[in-house]
Amino acid sequence: MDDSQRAQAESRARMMFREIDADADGQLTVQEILDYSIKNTRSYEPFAVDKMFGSIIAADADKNHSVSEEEFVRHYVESQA
Ligand SMILES: [Ca+2]
Repeated sequence: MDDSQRAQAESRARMMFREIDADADGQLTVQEILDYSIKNTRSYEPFAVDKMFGSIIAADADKNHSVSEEEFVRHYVESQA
């Protein structure tokens, strides 16, 4: 991934972060991630929700059950590389 691809992935990640961060406090809680996963898989198929939820919660590098913008962006960019 070159610098411009990295910058694009980063800006996509920041947009997505704002969508998930329902109360706009700069942290994604488990509840916010779950709500977003249910809304965006557009199905109640448990596996699809679980997969999206798992891929977002995996960004919680310090395992404090909330995901900061920097954690989320770093995780997203790495997952696109
Ligand atoms: Ca939040």
